[in-house]
Amino acid sequence: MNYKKLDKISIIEYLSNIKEIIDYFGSDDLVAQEIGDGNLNYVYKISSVQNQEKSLIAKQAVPYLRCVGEEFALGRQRMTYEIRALQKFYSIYPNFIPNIYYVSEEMSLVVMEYLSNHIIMRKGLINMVKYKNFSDHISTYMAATLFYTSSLYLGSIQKRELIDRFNGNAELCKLTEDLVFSFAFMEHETNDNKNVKNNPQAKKLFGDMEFKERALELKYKFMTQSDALLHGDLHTGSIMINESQTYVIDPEFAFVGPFGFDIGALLANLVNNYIHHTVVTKDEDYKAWLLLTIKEVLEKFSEKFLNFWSECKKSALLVEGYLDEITLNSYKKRFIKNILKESVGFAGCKMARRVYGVAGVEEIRGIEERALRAEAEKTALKIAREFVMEHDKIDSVDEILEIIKNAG
Ligand code: ADP
Ligand code: SR1
Ligand code: MG
Repeated sequence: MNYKKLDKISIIEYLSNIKEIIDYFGSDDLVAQEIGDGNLNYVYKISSVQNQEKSLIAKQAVPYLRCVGEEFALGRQRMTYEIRALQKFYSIYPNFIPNIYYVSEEMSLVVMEYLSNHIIMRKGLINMVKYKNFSDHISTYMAATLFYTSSLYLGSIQKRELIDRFNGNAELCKLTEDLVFSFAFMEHETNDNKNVKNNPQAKKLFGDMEFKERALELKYKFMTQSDALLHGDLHTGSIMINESQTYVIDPEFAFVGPFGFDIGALLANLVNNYIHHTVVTKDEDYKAWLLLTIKEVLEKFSEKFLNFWSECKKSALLVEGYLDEITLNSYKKRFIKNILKESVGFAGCKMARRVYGVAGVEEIRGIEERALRAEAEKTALKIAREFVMEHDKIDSVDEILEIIKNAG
């Protein structure tokens, strides 16, 4: 079928003829409800009328940016990359990816498991839920997806094939280049200009050439460094969670990019949540849990990444017997420290872009009281600046925690 934008009626007609969907629902009548809350796409919950327990999610990309409207064209091929990334990540570590029932690149459509007992993590964090398994789950997810798609594991030809399969995701990479690394740090029509106007803090950020020069270095890394297959937008709105399970959804920004970008995105979003609780709830117990979680995520990531590496004796990078054991171990230690440094730099850009750029986060932009919001923005910019300016000097996770604690 040629591409057609579906609605809640036509999606039922379309899915009723698909074998995998018939296998799941049997002869039940189906009903669709649009539940998308994201910036880009349409997400439908498809349910059985006879059995409300039976539901699937159907997500379709449209050839424009949903949150702006049809005037902002954006190729629907982004769904092709989301499908490929979901399949690739599922093949590496299925526990953290929803089951996929049906995909159509032609229709820019994916049908997947409905995560009925899970919520978007950002909401849970705002409501001060402590997810005790999260650091373990997400560190495994990041270590596995990054390691097994890198030149530390793949052969040279396989790695280049992976790049070929993902790096056509040009429009979404460009969106990140513009929104995360450029427009949010200068006067631009896409910014939250109601807040930028007559705002001395925004003026200071836009004129901060030292910060902007370092951010440009990180942008260049983002544009050129093909380390591993990234999710590309790993914020807490792309994680669905409950007490015992963690799922990563929405990898439409996937491409082969720098190791530190996903880790940095997650770090930035956990810190933004910490700032929310510093300014709004002032709950010291929850803030301590967030800091501990950040520490565990980063430390467990390093440990697991190195463990995967220790099981792999040859790859595109390393020919067996090339280095002696001592030299190899010190090389690996330096390698993982560099990932940490780079993650901190990207986290700084990701935090700063959420202050005045398009697509703010609920933790900060959602604060209704003006003075409190300004305080949260100031704290976010202070941490972001230090992350960006000092990232290459960071040697341990504790130093990152110090920067966060000292700003609030
Ligand atoms: P977008 O690409 O537009 O950001 P998302 O993939 O983030 O879309 O999905 C938007 C929303 O739809 C999510 O925030 C979540 O509430 C809901 N959603 C997406 N996938 C699932 C799923 N598998 N199970 C349950 N809800 C989902
Ligand atoms: C206009 S799209 C804005 C942002 O939403 C996505 O989640 C990405 O973070 C993107 O930069
Ligand atoms: Mg989303």
